[in-house]
Amino acid sequence: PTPDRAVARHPAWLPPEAFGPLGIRSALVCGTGPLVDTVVEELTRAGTRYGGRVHRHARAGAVELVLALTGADPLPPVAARLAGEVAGTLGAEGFLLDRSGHVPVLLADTPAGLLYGLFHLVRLGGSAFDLHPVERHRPALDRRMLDHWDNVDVHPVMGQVERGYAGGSIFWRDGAARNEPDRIREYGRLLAACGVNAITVNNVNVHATEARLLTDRLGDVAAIADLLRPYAVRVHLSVTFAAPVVLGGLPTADPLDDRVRAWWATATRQVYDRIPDFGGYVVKADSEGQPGPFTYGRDHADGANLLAGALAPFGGVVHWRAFVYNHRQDWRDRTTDRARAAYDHFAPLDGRFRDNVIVQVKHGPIDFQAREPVSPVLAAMPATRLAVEVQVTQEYTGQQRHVCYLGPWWSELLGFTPWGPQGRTVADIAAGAGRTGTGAGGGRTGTGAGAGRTDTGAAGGRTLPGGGLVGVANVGADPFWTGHPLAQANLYAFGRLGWDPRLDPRAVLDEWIGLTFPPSTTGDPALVRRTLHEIMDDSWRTYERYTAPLGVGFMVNPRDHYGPGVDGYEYSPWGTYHFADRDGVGVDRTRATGTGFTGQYPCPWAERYESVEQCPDELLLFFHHVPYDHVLRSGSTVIQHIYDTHFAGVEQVKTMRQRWQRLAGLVDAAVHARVSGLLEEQLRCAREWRDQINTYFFRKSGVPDTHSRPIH
Ligand code: GCW
Repeated sequence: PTPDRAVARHPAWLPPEAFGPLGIRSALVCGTGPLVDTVVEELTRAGTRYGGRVHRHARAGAVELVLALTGADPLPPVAARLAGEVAGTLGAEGFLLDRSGHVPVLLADTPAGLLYGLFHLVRLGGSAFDLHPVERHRPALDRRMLDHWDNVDVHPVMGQVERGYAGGSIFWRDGAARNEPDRIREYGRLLAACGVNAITVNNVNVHATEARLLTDRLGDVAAIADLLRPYAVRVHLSVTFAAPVVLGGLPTADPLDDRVRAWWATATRQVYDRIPDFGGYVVKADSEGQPGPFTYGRDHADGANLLAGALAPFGGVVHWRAFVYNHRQDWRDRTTDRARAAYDHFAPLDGRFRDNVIVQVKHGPIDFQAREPVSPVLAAMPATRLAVEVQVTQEYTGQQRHVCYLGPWWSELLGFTPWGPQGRTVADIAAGAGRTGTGAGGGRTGTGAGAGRTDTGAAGGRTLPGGGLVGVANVGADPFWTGHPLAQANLYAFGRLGWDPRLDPRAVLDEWIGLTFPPSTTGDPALVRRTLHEIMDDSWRTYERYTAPLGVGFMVNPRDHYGPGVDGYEYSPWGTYHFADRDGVGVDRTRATGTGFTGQYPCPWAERYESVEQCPDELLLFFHHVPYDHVLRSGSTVIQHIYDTHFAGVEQVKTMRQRWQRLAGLVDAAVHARVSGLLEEQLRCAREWRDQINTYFFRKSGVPDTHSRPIH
């Protein structure tokens, strides 16, 4: 048997019990199309288990639930009038739920809307059948995408999945397709149920074998697309900018060369011949050694527009990553600031990208640290479609060995208002509301430093759709999908917050708990729910407490990025330094005396971050170099804050561990055992962090802890 069959996979947020309230009813489904078939299949499966029936004819007798396309004909009387009223207004993925009569009616204009509506009913459970006023739902962000950093070949350094902490890849193994269709289909189901509608199937670092997914190995990609299509998940491919050279044998990949343009046009046409609903390309260019347009003296707009031109006839998009910086910096060079790089490269190009280019921006200016300010690029490109990229895989947040629920962080990020409290949010920017575009060759150039600039996003021009939310996937071939079973909540929250960024992350966690630990399967549902909230709600901040302090970041072991390595990157070429000395710590990024990075923000943040008094404590060391006795807004000194948070963080992990023990015998034994083991590792690692960080700063500063706790 394949390993796929040998190990039962955990059902994550779709255990059969979650379908119980639907499965006991008889449902009518009106409409046709592959995604409608998926809805029927889901309901049939639930009915088979719980005794309900699925009808396909509007004149079926007594039904207890109707799911219908507004355009279906005939419709049952209970749905027909409302369908007539709302047809055409529900959106490409939206749906309406009318629970005001004796039979709940779910309506959608499209099959995708019906599918998302079905999973909404699953979330509602039994309450789907309670009386309730009419609700309409549609996603705030059109594009909700997961990028898999999966390699086809096992990479000598990065393995099968770069920064993957959940076993091998679900798509690839040792150079070939993994060929476990059931697993991929189940994955698609999970994605649809949380709202994700796009993925890339290979790493943004495109090595030799992976480059060929675009050409002679396209069949492997088409097979994945076939498996995910029934769940409305579109497949994208990471491609190498050098493809015309490495695959096509051309002497150049210059984006302005006609042969290069023709090569991409042909390759792309062949992709669409095979995968008609192919999503498009993802490109990491001129970044960490990947090829790009700089080799030919061209810029990133030239590069992105080349691929966009090839994709445009087929409705595809190119996600062009803004993660461009000098990774061969001399640490002695104090004039180069990695935080500045994305803005310096991309802001001047605003307005030059074609409409089907999405510039994909990491949420922070450096690299997915546990705390960073929001990237100023997001406020600097009003005429460009922007996507926000977060890391669901926990490279810098405990590598799926630590409990770290990321929902609260993403919620903070998506709600951040770069132009001040009255202005648009990051989610608005990713949604594209009010964006203006000038199209290719519009010629608009950037305005340089952003300080004082106001929000021009809503002024004039035509609106562009948004770029959406992108997450680096945390899923692998592990039976729990995500290694740490509680890390499933991050994947779930990613999808749900992409659908509705205003959701309260605690409420999202509550949904996840209710689905993943169905009350009927746990010994004490209320205790399970409460305990999981106690462990997870604040776990991101707990992680922050025992790791790098006050936004300084990157005190990790080089290469694997796990565990403390305070000076691990201090004298390295990667541009990530903390500058701790006997007097103080932090990076001066002010305009007055530092790298000038604060000037990339609009008002009011350009001023707040510039000011050592007004800068939020949690980002102080990101923006300022301060003495150890500097008094924070909280009233504590920097050095005492470091000691206090590190002692507190470890105590909180101990409490997590105690709480989890309460659940022994109340939740699935395999889940309990896996989490218990990982909590031991989390505690060990948190202690290591505490002791290394505290000792390091005690030795540098000579300042004792006011509470005389053990420092080594
Ligand atoms: O965070 C860094 C990772 C790299 C990754 C890179 C990126 C895929 O350490 O492993 O490469 O970011 O985002 O491109």
